[in-house]
Amino acid sequence: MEADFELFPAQASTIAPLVDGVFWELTAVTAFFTVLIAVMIMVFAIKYRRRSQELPRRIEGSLRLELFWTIVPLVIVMYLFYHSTSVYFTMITPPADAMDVYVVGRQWMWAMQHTGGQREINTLHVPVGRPVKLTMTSQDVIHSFFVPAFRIKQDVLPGRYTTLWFQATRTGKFHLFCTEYCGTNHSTMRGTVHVMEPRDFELWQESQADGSLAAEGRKLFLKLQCVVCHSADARARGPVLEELYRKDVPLEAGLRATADDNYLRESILNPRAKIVAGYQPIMPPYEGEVTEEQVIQLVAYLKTLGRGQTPLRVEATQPPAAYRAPEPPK
Ligand code: HEC
Ligand SMILES: [Cu+2]
Repeated sequence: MEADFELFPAQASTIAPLVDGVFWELTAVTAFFTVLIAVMIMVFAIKYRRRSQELPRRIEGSLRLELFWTIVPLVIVMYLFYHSTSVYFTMITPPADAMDVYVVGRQWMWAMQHTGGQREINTLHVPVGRPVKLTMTSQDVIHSFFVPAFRIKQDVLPGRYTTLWFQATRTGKFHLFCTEYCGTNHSTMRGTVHVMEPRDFELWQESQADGSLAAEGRKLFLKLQCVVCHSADARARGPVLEELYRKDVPLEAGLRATADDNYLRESILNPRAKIVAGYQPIMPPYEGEVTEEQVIQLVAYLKTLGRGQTPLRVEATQPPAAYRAPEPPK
């Protein structure tokens, strides 16, 4: 826990060192003058304390001194203004070759869409070393998209687009937060930005692309309401199916089975053949409900279903159009 606690989040984008630069510069200037003034007050208070009844000589002012303490702060402040403004312009100007991602905020989740058709909820996969431009809008109230490790934050408003851009400089997983209080579950409106090597990102894109077996299987998993029982939350009535492939599954009456392709297929078409220990035989048989092609898609999907990737229950109950970001303005 202590190792996880850092005063500053990692610097993981090209913008992060620029923002931190401005921050430290301001802190240094402020600290310098605070200390200077405090020390001078103390030194002068002691040095010029009243020692007798005699009154000090009157000072009528000094033009040179006035100029000095006007021009020096002016130069410092103008420099700070120039520096922070130039960083600001860098932050608000996405490079022309940036990769587009569309983000829709809603109570209480982030829905991302890639141009290739890949869609994700509360996760965002991006390649390292490539500028990414987010075009964001909200379906309900004001949200705010904040990735501390990238030092980027932008309000997400209903009825209009706002944009953000970043270029990740290292691979890993980084926190994404909503930083605009948006209702009861505001604090759960967070996610992960998953920065990958370009090669891994391509593989991820292919595996998620519309039309791939696993992607079609995922659609079925939602359409056939599998997710209603196999959700990863407390209301689930069936086992979580993440990382199930090739696992050893305990069955009723002390039997065991290996979750290979056939087991998965049988579990879908004829779930009563093998009941997972600790569960009721409530899963409806899908024999006759789905074609073999669809079973293949479902199995392909379950084989790729990793930890934390179970879709949210609402994705099955909401029409997909609800997540589709409108066309960006030309
Ligand atoms: C009404 C709730 C319900 C629905 C809907 C449902 N399941 Fe199940 N499922 C269960 C339960 C309960 C079990 C565990 C008992 C058993 O093995 O039958 C289970 C077991 C499974 C297993 C075996 C899990 C393991 O750990 O070995 C797989 C695979 C599976 N379901 C896939 C699906 C798929 C795919 C769909 C949609 C086509 C689906 N289920 C729909 C309730 C459901
Ligand atoms: Cu929010």
